[in-house]
Parts: sequence; structure tokens; C-alpha cells
Amino acid sequence: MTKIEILQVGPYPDWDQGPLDAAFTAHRYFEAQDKAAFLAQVGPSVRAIATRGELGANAAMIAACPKLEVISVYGVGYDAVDLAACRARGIRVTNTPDVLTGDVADLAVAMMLAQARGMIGAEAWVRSGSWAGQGAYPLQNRVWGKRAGVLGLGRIGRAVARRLAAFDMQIAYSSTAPKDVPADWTYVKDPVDLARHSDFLFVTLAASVATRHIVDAKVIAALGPQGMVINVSRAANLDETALLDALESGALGSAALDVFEGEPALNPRFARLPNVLLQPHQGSGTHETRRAMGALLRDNLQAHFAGLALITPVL
Ligand code: 8YV
Repeated sequence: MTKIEILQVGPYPDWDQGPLDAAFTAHRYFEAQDKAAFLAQVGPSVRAIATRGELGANAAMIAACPKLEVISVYGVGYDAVDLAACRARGIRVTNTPDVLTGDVADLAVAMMLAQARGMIGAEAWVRSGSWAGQGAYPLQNRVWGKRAGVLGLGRIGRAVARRLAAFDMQIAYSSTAPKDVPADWTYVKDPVDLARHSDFLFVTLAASVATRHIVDAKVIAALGPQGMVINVSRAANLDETALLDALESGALGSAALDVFEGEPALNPRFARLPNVLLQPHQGSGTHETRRAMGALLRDNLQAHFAGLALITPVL
């Protein structure tokens, strides 16, 4: 039987690539030198796109595939998929929610702890012999009992807040409307007010045009010289230039970031800052979660081509 042809936007681990290749003819966009020529060549026979959260599928890619029926995203975020183009042509879109929630929340909390307690510098202190040579590591900052603000109380924001509650932190959150939450979590609609009432501000919003730069210079100023921002969502939710300015001047205490504009290339200003913790977009990056994401990506494709309901539909 002829296999259905798909466009594969980015690489997957071997354990996903095998089953994907067994089920479909996957045209590897990421390996093509001349992307436009490759799209012109394979696009006409492509019926599905398999992509990754940060890569998505843009208008040109979608337009190059006139028989496209479905886009399956390996990731919860689908902000890089041109949804308007999909809606206009009735193209279905799926993502991988839920399976990655716990890991992204774990990393967000780990980043807060590592940065507040200076663990990266402390490890280097021990490893380099400075502990023995120069003495005790400088004192760091307490986490437990402090004020946490969670900007965006979706699946991941809620999982972060639940973890923070176990650190006896005071939880406030911002979302479009109050949610059904434990009685001691405070709803603060305005992000500037939320930042003003936070020592640690977690950015856990699904990115969209509406949330672009929601963490702007005003929010950053409200968080202040003792505050820390932790971003595990998308770089676009945060005004990176305003963030860098504030980190350099000391107007913001520190930041712990898993996502960057133009990643994996970073603004070189980040590397010069002592008050940032930088992570390589690895919120969902555990063996367990990536396996579950790969399986869900394929299951959505299989369901579509079997005429069954999509498991985790976006559109
Ligand atoms: C990436 C993510 O998809 O879930 C998301 O939206 O950004 C991540 O899980 C991951 O880097 C795999 O591409």
C-alpha cells in the first residue's frame, strides 16, 4: 500500500523517527539545503505536516501543500502555526498538551530554586577548588514563604502554583478571569499589579498575538531589583530588550529563562549577565515526556487518516 506523504519540519529522536517512517513517507524539510525548491518538489503530494512547538508551520509552507489536511505539533504551543491559514482551508491542527505539563512545571520550579540559591555558581565554586581556597560561598536568597506570581493559570501555570504551594509560598495569579483555585490563591488581573505583589514571577501563558510582550518594561519595573522572572512559555511573551536593559541596570534582580527570541541563537547580551540562569528550551525535555509527545503526535495523525476523532485537537 502506498504510504501517506508527510512533511517533517524538524528532527525527532530515533524512537519516534522509526515508527513515523514505518507509517508514512516523511519528507525531511530540515535536511533540505534549498527549502523553497524542496517545498515546490514535495509540497503537492503532502497530506500532513509533523512539526515541533517552536518550529510550527508558516503560511508559505502551508501554501506549498495544496492537499494538506492536518498539522500535528510535537509540543503544547502552536503559536508558530499559521492558524488563520489553516482555518481558511479547513486544515486540522493538533498538539501534545497534558503529557508535558509536569516536566515543564518541574523545570520552572527548579530554575527558581537554582537561581535564588546560586546553585550554578556554587557548583563551580566547589569544582574549581574555590571553597577550599577562598572559603564559604556568598550567601544567597530564601525561596520558601516568599510571594509567587503566576502569569497564566492554564495547565502548566496551575502545576507550577501547586508545586510552589508546597514551598509555603504565597500564590497570586493572573488570567483573563478568576479560576477555581484553592482559597488562599489570590487573583490579580493586571500583570503590573501581579508583578508588584511578587518576588518570583512565573510566565506560563500560551503565547498568541494578544500576549506578545505582556511582560513589558512596566511589569519588569514593578517586579523590581529584588524580583526574579522565570519564563518557560515563549520568548514573545516577554519584551527581551526591556528585560536585558533591566537586568543590566539592576532594575530587575534576576531572570531564569528557558526560551529566547531567535533561539537557539541568543542575544549576546545574555552571556555577559551574571544575574541570569539560561536553559536550552528543555522544559519538556525528559525521556518520559518526549516519548509520550512523540506517541501522541503520531496517534493524532493516525486518528485523522483513519477517519477517527482527533485526540488532542486545536482546530
Ligand atoms: C517543544 C514546546 O515543542 O511544548 C512546547 O510548546 O515548546 C516544547 O515542548 C520541544 O522543544 C520539542 O520541539
